[in-house]
Amino acid sequence: MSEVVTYQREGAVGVITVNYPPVNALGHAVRSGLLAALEQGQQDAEAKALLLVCEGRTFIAGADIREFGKPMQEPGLPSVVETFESSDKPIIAAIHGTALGGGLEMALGCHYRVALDSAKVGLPEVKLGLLPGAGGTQRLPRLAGAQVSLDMITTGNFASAAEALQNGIVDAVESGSDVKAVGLAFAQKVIDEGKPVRRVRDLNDKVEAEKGSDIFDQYRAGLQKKARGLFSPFKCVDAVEAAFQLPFADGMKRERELFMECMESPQRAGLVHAFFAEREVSKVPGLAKDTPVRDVNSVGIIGAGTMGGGIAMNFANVGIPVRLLEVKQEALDKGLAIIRRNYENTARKGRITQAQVEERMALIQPTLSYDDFADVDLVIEAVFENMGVKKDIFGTLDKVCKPGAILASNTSTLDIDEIASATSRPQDVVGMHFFSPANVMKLLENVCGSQTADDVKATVMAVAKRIKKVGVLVGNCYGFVGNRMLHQRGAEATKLVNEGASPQQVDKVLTDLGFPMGQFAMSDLAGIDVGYRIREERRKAGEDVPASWMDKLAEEGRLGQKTQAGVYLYEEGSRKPVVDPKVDALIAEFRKEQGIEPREIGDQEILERCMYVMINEGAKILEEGIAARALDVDIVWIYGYGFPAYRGGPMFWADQVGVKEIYDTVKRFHDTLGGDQWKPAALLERLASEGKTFGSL
Ligand code: T1G
Repeated sequence: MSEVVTYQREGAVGVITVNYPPVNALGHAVRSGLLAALEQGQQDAEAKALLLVCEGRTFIAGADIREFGKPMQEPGLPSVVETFESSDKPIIAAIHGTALGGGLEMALGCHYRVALDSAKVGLPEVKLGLLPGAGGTQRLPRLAGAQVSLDMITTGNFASAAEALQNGIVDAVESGSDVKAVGLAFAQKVIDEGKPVRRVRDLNDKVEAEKGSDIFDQYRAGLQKKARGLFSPFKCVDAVEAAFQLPFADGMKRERELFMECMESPQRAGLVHAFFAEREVSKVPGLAKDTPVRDVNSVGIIGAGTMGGGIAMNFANVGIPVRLLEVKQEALDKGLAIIRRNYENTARKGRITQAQVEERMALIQPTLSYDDFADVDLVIEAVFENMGVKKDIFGTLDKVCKPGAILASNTSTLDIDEIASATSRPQDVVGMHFFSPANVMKLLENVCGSQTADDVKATVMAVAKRIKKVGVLVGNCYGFVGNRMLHQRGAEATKLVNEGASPQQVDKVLTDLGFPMGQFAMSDLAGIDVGYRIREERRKAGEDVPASWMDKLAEEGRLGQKTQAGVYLYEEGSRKPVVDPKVDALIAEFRKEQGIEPREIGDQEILERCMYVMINEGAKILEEGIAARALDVDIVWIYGYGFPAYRGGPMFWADQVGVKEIYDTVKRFHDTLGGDQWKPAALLERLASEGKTFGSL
């Protein structure tokens, strides 16, 4: 008898129960257990119908992703589903939590489906670089038609129980939380009404009706933009189209072919790595799972600018009251007006109601006085990057905030320990680095200083989860993980232009790799003045920061999108970068002044110099312990800097390119170009010599 799947008859219903925490994934034991339990049900003469139900928090949430890339063990999922479908006793699936991927495919193999009203269903395989591989692309269209199937399968978005009922995916939706009772009642109704076995594979009306539809080409066209660089979304369309062109059995064969193409694609490996890495980053090595967390039921935010306003929205969105402080009333009014405008935009798109707009605005209380921070649990400072100003603020917070309040800075580069030194409680000081726009970007880079207490670290990681961010805990250094690596890429990209490349050539190499925008388009978005001010601060601090053509842009007032001219031009109301010959002339002038003879630079050199300098820096960050694992670096870049998730993040990508190849190239650049940024990291050298990967760390 399987441990994870049991069979028991209750009255005239044979109940097949899956119990395989955490999410009843269809690992080998579950697949073989399902077949064994089904066999029992078939043999059980008293059982007039069978019920498939799950213990725990959810119905089957898919195939066991941990088995991907390993040799497949029989029985395979398609045959388990087919065996259920072929049963001559009606089988009912009772769904609670999330029926996803292979889990929904199991339910589609059953003859009837009933769901709790809180349940969700989906085929999210595309998010893992795959497509439904156990009949989902052939059975779902037979119930829900082309449009709904294409939407669900190419986006991977979940449908609510109500939507699933409306689209014919489930037959009934019941309220309550006892899914087994709901399932048993439905099964008894099937028996009492003598309802027949109803195999989805035989329901051909919908696929016949839409045979030859051009909806599939429309979808392919739409995906050109939406799924740029991705492999599996297009295979999803091919598979669903097969359901409308081929008999069921041939459609299943076509689905399997396309599924295997996706399984072998490197994108699958990258996306599966990103899936697990996103979950692993919340488990911080060296921070005990049961480390106590402090209560955070009220938050104070200093600065109602772009960052402060966005940060405030994150807390209001989850019902946590915020006090938003500014030095001047007009700055406060301006900040609140922008927050309200953002909420009303979201309401206009139907994602929240006007009542929710008012509710959230009511949770954000403006103030001009630090005294209003006396009893808040967490304060986040979000003022412009100036150490002196930040230390003044933290000195004030040290006086007004209650003992045990967490004092956080949203600084994106500055030293957390130096900020903490302005207080008498450095153990309560931490960095919480949000990314612009802070109410949208998923990453929260939590930065611990040398004295930050463990319960403060645990608390800011828990806060990240509460405000629906992906929190990554990193150490304190200039630029932490993300900006430290970005800084190296930016400097190398600027040098490549000095030497002969054009900004648009460099940006195209990065967008071809899968980034949503290139280095210089990103500088225009962030503001050319931001980088310029940081370089000037460092020059004032006596650092040798070389002259740059970017400085000339700033000095000419070309600050980027906000002035409609930076590295690129921007038409009124457009964010589309347009190449400006004036910038090419400015760069040519700069080269002349610097005595640089420009040369032809190939895309491969641009890729290697922009990406390998980041990876070398990532290796230094790992050997210094600023990031605990390579996956932490990957998640910072995927959720903070638009690194294409299908490449798994910079360190995972480095393993796919080959650590030896990268080390050899970094060494070559060190010999030819020089500079500390090209001095091979000891870790990179060691992994290359031992034939190991960053993933093996
Ligand atoms: N396989 C293995 N482990 C899984 C898993 C899965 N399918 N889903 C979740 N886990 C683990 C996860 O790593 C974590 O582990 C724990 O469960 C809780 O997850 C043929 C091929 C279900 C909505 O893509 O979307 O079926 O970190 O932290 O926020 O067509 O997990 O605790 O050790 O995410 O409540 C399709 C993936 C597979 C669904 C729950 N299915 N999972 O979210 O918890 S491909 C999916 C999710 C497939 C077939 C194909 C979410 C969730 P740990 P969690 P959560």
